[in-house]
Amino acid sequence: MTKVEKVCVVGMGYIGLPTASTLASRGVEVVGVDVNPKVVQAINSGHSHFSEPDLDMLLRAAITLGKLRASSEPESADAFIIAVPTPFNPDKSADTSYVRLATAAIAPVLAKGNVVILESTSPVGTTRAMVEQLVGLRPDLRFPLSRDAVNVDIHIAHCPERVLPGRMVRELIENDRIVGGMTERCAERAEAVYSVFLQGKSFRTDAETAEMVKLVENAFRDVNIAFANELSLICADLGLNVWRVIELANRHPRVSILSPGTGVGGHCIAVDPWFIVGVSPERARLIRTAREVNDGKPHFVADQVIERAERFRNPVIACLGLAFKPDVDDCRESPAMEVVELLAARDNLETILVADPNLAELPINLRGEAKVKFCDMHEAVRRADIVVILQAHSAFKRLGRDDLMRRVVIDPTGLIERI
Ligand code: SAJ
Repeated sequence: MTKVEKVCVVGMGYIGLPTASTLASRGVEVVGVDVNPKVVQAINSGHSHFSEPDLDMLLRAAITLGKLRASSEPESADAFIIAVPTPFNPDKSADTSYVRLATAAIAPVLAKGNVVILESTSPVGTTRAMVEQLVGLRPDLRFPLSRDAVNVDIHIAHCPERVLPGRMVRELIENDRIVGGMTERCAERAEAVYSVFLQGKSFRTDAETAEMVKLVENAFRDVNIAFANELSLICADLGLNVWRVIELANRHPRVSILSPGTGVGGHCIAVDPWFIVGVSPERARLIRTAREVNDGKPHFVADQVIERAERFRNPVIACLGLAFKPDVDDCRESPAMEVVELLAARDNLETILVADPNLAELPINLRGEAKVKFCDMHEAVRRADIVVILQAHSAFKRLGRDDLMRRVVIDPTGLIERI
């Protein structure tokens, strides 16, 4: 295998930073590139700009070893890893503009023998489009335009990340990896980069298959969560406890239903299935419906609160948990935030108290809402007429049933079932 001495990681976000830190902690010289100067500065002073267990420790070790430094410009290296966001446009089509910008940024420093890996979750065909873009930008180099291309100067592959926020540092090393090369040799070259730290197995395939595999993984989870969320609506209509129904159904050896909740958030599962719907709108009926079911859940929860609030004059609503899933501080695409926004939009709801033990203050998009106040969970519950548990953070288990007594409790997460 070709030796990997220096890697340039473009995008110091949720995936790029842990990957860069892990490579550097194994002795590889790593340059982490980000367009945001504050991010560059934070990393160089040994601080992660988001919270993830064990990441700060890993980052500090990498900086102390002198193996990782952040910069605003890519520089020459043996390998390049692109880990930039691929959000969707308002019409749900994929926005791959950050991938194109990152590709354009590395093009001038590419040299014969390099390997370029796209890690960002991408619609099928994005890696090929990246190769075509590079052909235009660097006519002096030979790129892998077909599966059997030989005499290639720059090897290109798609190796999607699949780590779970909250367990990234461990999963990065332990999870199996799909390595999709534009050619077989490209896959081999990309594999050599991950072999620096990978303890899981790696599986080689072509770039398009790797792109689809990643989308399928997240669509699979979305469809399964949608099943649970749909059951929660049906059970509510029937007056049944969905948690008990699921618990008992799961006693069947071939049934394993996931948990209903406030909805599906985050920047992955709520986004990626649309990339499949986008290329196959007629066929992807289940995948689209799952997205719609999950997107509808925050509205159902908000409607439950609004209905119960009608019995009170000036009701105080305590919303517990704002992040997109339990025990993280990430509020991107959070269904809990959406519920708070829907409640804040109601004229008759004047006091909404929000508590999230993983946050120090309200996220920026809620700060303009005068009626929404951030406070401690105990104070929120004490003052509330209605308590709505929007995210099942472990800290809320400390509340206990006594705290919640004499209050209307709406719990889409099933947390009090588990208290
Ligand atoms: N959720 C439920 N019920 C469940 C499980 C999750 O409502 O039973 C909700 C969560 O509260 C959250 C959302 O779904 O709002 C997504 O959470 P998650 O923990 O399922 O997944 P993510 O978005 O944190 O990470 C996913 C993972 N993908 C899969 O498990 C197939 C991760 O491995 C990927 O690397 C990540 O997406 C990604 O970056 O694509």
